Amino acid sequence: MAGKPRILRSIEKASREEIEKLQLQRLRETVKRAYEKVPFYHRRLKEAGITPDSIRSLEDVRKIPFTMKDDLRRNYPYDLFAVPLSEVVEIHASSGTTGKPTVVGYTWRDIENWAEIMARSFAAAGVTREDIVYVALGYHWFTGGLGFHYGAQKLGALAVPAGTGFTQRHVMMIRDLGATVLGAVPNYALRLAEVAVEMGVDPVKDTRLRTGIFGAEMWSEELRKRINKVWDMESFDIYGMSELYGPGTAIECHHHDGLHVWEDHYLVEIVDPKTGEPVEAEEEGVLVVTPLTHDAMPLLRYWTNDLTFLYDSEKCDCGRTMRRIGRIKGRADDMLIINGVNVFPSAVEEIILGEPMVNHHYQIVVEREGNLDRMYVYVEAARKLSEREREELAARLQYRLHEALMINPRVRIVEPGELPRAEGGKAKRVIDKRKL
Ligand code: DLL
Repeated sequence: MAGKPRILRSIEKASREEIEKLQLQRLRETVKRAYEKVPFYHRRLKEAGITPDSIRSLEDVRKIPFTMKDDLRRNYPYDLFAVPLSEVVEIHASSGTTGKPTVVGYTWRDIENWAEIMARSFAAAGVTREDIVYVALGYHWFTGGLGFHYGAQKLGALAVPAGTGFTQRHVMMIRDLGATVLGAVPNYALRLAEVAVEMGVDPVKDTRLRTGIFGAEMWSEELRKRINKVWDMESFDIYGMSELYGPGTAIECHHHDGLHVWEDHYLVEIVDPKTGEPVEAEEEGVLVVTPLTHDAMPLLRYWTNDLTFLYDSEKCDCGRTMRRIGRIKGRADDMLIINGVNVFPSAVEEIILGEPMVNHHYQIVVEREGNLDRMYVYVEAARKLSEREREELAARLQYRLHEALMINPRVRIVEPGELPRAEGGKAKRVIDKRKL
């Protein structure tokens, strides 16, 4: 059983001055290394009229051009590395549905940094060396599995390298091993519970899972409520991306009010998605991150494309002073424009899952019909329903979606088990046929 949440390192509650002093020192080192060791950055910075000496304050970071995902693709696979390949001990790559994948590299120092931020993240969620951490995240190419694995081990907990797929087997092992902590993508936490029930395993009575650490995809508060209820667990939102090592850039503390960024390792900015200019605290924009301790592959002002905001206050009741970001609303390109109305899938999820008669499997399909966009929302009923119940439920959801989001989707209620399951991977929630 997970213990009390705790602060693993004193830096987590350092004064602002102390944190910023360290950030500036590390930012200068990072810019210098990128300039000297990575030809791409040497060119980029020179073109922008910047030398490492141009960085005298944290605000000076704004002089540096953004690094975009495309820059990684163009330098595929190794051209952004700042060290010889002989010093690289691990790589990961994005699955990359189109074009080339993006490759990220790690030296042993990187692996140690990554394990450190993940160990802190686990401690923030109350995980201790007594815990058995069941890592139901992909271990091949994807950063989720190994990131959780290194962090749990660094903390001294027992890490189970379970991976994804084989859902029934996971249920059995979670029960038999007495796993206490689950690491997964949020949709899989519910899928595991669903399969447990099908197998006659009671998620609460027959297992010891009481803490969940979930991320890698957008998940609404409604989804969290469902997870917490079905497993009788406390779940924590963790953020990260391959380009930033993987999971562990930021995590919620037990107050569940925003995610603390490990600011001694990451300098974060929130910028306007259109202009790239900084926005005010509490205002939504794109998260831009400069890793401060990356060794193999320094990145400057990485444009994550994820939408969130920075909290105004640095103080949190947990005692940490590391600044918080809001939960990720989605990627900027997740926004759907339906006949001129902007809508985020996260807002649709929040409404659908507020309805107890549906389970958590849903899919949004957008098509073009003549001159109009048409949005279909397929939702699985939680149990077998009569024709009439289905129609009433669809009408109710349609009304709520229209009222809250000003969109006019067609809601179709389908039988339990009809929609595809991700079995451990990120759920594919949206199919936009206009883009196919
Ligand atoms: O998803 C790393 C990760 C693994 C994070 C396990 C957390 C847990 P990528 O595959 O490179 O890396 O995908 C990164 O996933 O840019 C976000 O759009 C999304 N994402 C990650 N964490 C969250 C989260 C991993 N907590 C992309 N909430 C990011 C919402 C998230 N979206």
